[in-house]
Amino acid sequence: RPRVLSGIQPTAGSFHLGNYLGAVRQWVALQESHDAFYMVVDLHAITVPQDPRELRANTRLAAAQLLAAGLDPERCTLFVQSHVPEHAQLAWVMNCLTGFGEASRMTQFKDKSAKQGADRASVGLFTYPILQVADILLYQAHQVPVGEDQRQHIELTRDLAERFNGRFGETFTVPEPYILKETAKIYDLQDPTIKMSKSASTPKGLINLLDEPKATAKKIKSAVTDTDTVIRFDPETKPGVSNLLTIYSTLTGTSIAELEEKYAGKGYGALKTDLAEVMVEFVTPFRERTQQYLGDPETLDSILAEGAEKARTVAAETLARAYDKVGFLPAK
Ligand code: AQP
Repeated sequence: RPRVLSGIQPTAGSFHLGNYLGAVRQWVALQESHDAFYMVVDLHAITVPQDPRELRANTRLAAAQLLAAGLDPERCTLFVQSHVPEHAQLAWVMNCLTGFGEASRMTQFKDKSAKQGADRASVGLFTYPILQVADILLYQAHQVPVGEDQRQHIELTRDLAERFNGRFGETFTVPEPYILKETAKIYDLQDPTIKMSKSASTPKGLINLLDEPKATAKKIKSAVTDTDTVIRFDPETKPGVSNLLTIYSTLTGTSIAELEEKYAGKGYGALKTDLAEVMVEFVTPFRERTQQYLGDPETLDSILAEGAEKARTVAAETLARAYDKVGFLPAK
C-alpha cells in the first residue's frame, strides 16, 4: 500500500470548513486505500504565541474532531507530533540543508510574518516549512493530502528530499502533493476571492464546524454572491456562487452540473436555504461525535499513545538512516 501523511494544527479549536473539505475529508477516504499517517501538529502550533492550557485542550479537541470526521485508529495511524521526537531531530538536519534564501521565498511565511510584524515573527515560524519537510520525509510518504495553500511546502519537501538523496545516497521517498482540484481552495463566504482561513477571515466569512448549527445556517444564508441571479459554476466571474456550489456538491455527492440544473430558474435564496440545511445536517452529528470523544479523554489519550508508538517505529528507522548518511557517529 502506498503511504500518505498529513497534519493539522491544533491552534484554532474548531476545524473550519476549508480544513475539512480541503484536507480532512481526503484523509478519511485515503485510509481505505493507503497506509495512512495523520497527526495533530502541536510543534507547528507554537510558531505563534500560545497559551499552554489552551494548546493542551485544543490538541485533544483536534484529535476528537479527526475521529468524529471518520478517521479510524484501526485503519490509520493517528498521533500527536510532539509525541514523536524524531520530527524535531530530522528537522535540524533539514534546516542545515536549506538555503536561507530558499526558505525566505516561502509565501506563507511572508504573509504571516507581515501580519505579525517582521520583528515579532519567530524563527520557528520562518523554519516551519522545514519542520514540515521532516514530518513528511520521516514516514517515506508517497503522497501528502493537503489544500492548495500547502503546495509550495510540498515542492520544498521534494527539493530537499532530492538534495539529500543526491548528496548522501538514496534515503528518502520524494513525495507528491495530493490536492483535489474541486476542493483545493474553499473561499471565504464574505470575500470569495480569499481563502477561508482562521486568521484572515471575518467571523461571518468563516464556518467553524463546532459552531451552533443555527449560526452556521445564518452564515450560509448571508454569503456574498453577486448582482446576477443565475446559478452557474464560474469561479472567474461568479466566485461566491461557485464556492457555494463546490461546498454543496462535495457535501452531498451531487455533481455541479446536476445542481445547476436543479436550480435553473430559481434564485440564490433557494440555493442558500437548501445548502444551509445540508450544512446543518452535516455539522450536527459531527459536533455530537466530537463531544463524545472529548467526554472520554482516557480512550482518546490511549488512541493517541498507540498511534505515537506505531509512528515512532517508522520515524526512528528513517532518522537512524538519515543520521548515518550524514556522518553522525552511532551511539553505542
Ligand atoms: N480554505 C481552505 N481550502 C482548502 N484547504 C484548506 N486548508 C486550510 N484552509 C483551507 C487545509 O487544511 C489543512 C490544515 O491546515 P492548517 O493546519 O494550516 O490549518 P489552519 O492553520 O487552521 O489553516 P488556516 O485557516 O489556513 O490557517 P491560517 O489562517 O493560519 O493560514 C491543510 O492541508 C490546509 O491546506
